Amino acid sequence: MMRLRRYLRDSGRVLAFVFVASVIWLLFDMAALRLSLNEVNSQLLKERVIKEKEIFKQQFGATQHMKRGFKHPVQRVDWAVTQARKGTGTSGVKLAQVYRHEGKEQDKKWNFIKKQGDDVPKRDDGAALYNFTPKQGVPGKKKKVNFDLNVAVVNITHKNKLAYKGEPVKVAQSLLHRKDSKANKAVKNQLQEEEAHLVKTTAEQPANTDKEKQDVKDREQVLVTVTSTLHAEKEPVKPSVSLPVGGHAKDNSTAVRKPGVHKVLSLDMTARPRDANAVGQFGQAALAGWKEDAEVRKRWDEGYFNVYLSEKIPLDRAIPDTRPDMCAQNLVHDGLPSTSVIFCFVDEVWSTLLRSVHSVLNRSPPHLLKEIILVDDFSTKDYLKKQLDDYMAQFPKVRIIRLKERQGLIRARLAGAAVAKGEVLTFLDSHVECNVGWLEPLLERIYLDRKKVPCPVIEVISDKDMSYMMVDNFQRGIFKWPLVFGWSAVPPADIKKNNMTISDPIRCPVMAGGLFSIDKKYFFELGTYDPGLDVWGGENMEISFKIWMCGGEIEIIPCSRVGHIFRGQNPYKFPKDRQKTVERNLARVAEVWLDEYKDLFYGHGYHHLQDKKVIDIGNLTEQIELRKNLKCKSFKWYLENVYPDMVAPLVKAEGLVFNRGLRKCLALHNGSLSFETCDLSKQAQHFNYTWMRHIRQQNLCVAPRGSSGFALLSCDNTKPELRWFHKSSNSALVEHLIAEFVSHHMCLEAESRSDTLRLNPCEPSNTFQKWEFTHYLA
Ligand code: LR7
Ligand code: MN
Repeated sequence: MMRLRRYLRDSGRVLAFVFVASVIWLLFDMAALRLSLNEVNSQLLKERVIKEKEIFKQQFGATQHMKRGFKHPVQRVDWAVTQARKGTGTSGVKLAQVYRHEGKEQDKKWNFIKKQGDDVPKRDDGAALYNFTPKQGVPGKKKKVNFDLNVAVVNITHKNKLAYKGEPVKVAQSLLHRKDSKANKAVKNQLQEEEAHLVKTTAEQPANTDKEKQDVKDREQVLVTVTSTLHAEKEPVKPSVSLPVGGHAKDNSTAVRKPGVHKVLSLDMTARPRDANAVGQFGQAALAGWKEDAEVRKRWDEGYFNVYLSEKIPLDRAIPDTRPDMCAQNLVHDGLPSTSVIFCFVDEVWSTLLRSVHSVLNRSPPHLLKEIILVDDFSTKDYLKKQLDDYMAQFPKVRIIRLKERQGLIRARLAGAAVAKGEVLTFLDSHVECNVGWLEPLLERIYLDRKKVPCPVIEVISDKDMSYMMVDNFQRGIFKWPLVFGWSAVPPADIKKNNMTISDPIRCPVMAGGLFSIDKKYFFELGTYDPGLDVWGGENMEISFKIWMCGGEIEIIPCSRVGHIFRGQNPYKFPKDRQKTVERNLARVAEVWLDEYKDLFYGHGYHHLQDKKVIDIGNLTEQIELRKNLKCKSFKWYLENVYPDMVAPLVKAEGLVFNRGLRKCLALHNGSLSFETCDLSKQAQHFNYTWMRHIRQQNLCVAPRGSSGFALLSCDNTKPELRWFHKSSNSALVEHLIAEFVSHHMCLEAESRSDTLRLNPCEPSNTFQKWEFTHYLA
């Protein structure tokens, strides 16, 4: 009995112990559960924050996301969201591939350059039409003016204003719910600052004259823009394209400079796009399903880019603000000059032309945008006639000029410049999208120095999916022989030496051509473009050399960015052969601007252009005189001071001409050639192997003569019979001197017995046919 009682007492203790232990266990378990619940909650919270951020980026431009370092010269601006969906990173498109197809074209050209040609293009450029007034013209030159450029200026009546044919307005709900997010506040602050600035400048100036009153009105217009953006959150968003810009066609030029400064205006009517889900919105890639392939292909040739997708993208789509961070904080002057924006076009695609115009209207401070001039270079498409007039009638600042015959982009730009009313001319291609804050940084440079010619950074709008891609920093325009435009990074040593940041202006040896601002008076002082340049090509070289050599400067302004659709082909017809047109333009440029360096141009595959029978480059007297009157510097100066990293030896090789078999050097005495023991100190033994492939001493050239002889003739670049191939691609005969003009391979050979020269059939291993110059420079 006792034992049983003790047993029960003991097991009671055990039970009590078990009970207590279970309770403790339970408590721990509950705590753990709470902890893990908290974790789940916070994880959910985190995800929500990330999602919010992503949505925000989508609404406002994912500047932060984009501004991290980039490896590729061209970067697709992928949104975090898009990335997650598509699983793609940055596009690896190489700058060289997207930027300008000319390089490739030139390469191709090497394969089919014609040596001779009998269908000589005749000049019909009507250059005489482009003489300028003594006032605007070249100093010291009095010229008659005739701006009767076969131009018809279309006056758009504002009665028939059109309702904007846009997509349905859609308020981005998520945006309205996030009034107080941090970045939202930052945007709001910026807008408030801008509003304050505009209020200030409006208040500062009592309006006296009509012109000033107009100024104030214009500034009030800006005010409307800014305030309407500010209050957009409270009311349903209005279509952002019922544009408040312009409205007044009268002169509002900022002739009186105001000394104050303000933070650059980041005005962007598309900051809150009407349809956040629209195709290509925010500069994202537009995607076509496989079913649409046929349609895409069918429409491709209309513009040599994805015309089908372009038509689906809103004409006023938002694009990411790709400026370096500090750009939005930069100060610019209050009294910047106004600009006329000039778009020349021939058969441009409707959607891209309109998107170009909208981007200017949406992202330019109205008081600085004097007008937009559309120069129709005799387009053949119907939609570019009445339909375009009607559409543009809603924008009083837009003027359309129609050329009565095809002039080409160079003379079309001149027609635009001739009627422009702004103080500055801003030329743009007709398939671009100007980015936020693009204009003021350009005008600021001209304000600081009227001889500066600023260009925006040209970003890439993909020809395939229309996405907006940013390009690498520190890129500048350069040329390679034979005057082929290209991009190259600023040498790192220069960046270091000048302490350059990514937002500093970049000295640019050659502009790309299509996008730049220039003081109007200065443009005319420089004699504009050579009006003898036809249709397309080379005018960027011409204006670049002219600007630099005649006292100006070309700069790329990283805080100004404009996207451009790079196309594989010109989507319009050339009145004459495309290649010949470009060659002829380049030859004109070389003849006027390159001095002794023009040999390098001709020597890189353009030897045939020296033959006047092959090409008629037209009259150059006026251009040469212009250069003299402007007292422009030499091309040598340009190379040394503007583009010092360019290698430009004036000859291909120089020094003694050593014959391997004879082990002696060529010498020229009293008009006859012989061989001597090599001696560098003897001038008679010094020869050049030139870009024209001449073996030359002073004015005398060694030339093949008859079937086996040679002769000393006075040099003449136009004569192909004086040329020798040496170190050319024929590897068995690299060291030989092959007579270029003789039909079957004949080589220059040293006569071992008589110490003279002969022309014999080429033999790869014959050492008497092998020659070596002391220095090879190219
Ligand atoms: O006969 C013509 N008449 C025209 O009005 C031929 C063209 N044009 C218009 C055309 O519609 C377009 O708006 O002129 C503009 C330029 O023609 P594109 O777009 O066919 O030229 P591109 O972009 O291939 O070529 C570049 O080189 C040209 C050489 O003459 C011009 O300088 C272009 O302006 C220039 N474009 C740019 O610099 C943009 C960036 C390209 C790069 C690098
Ligand atoms: Mn273009």
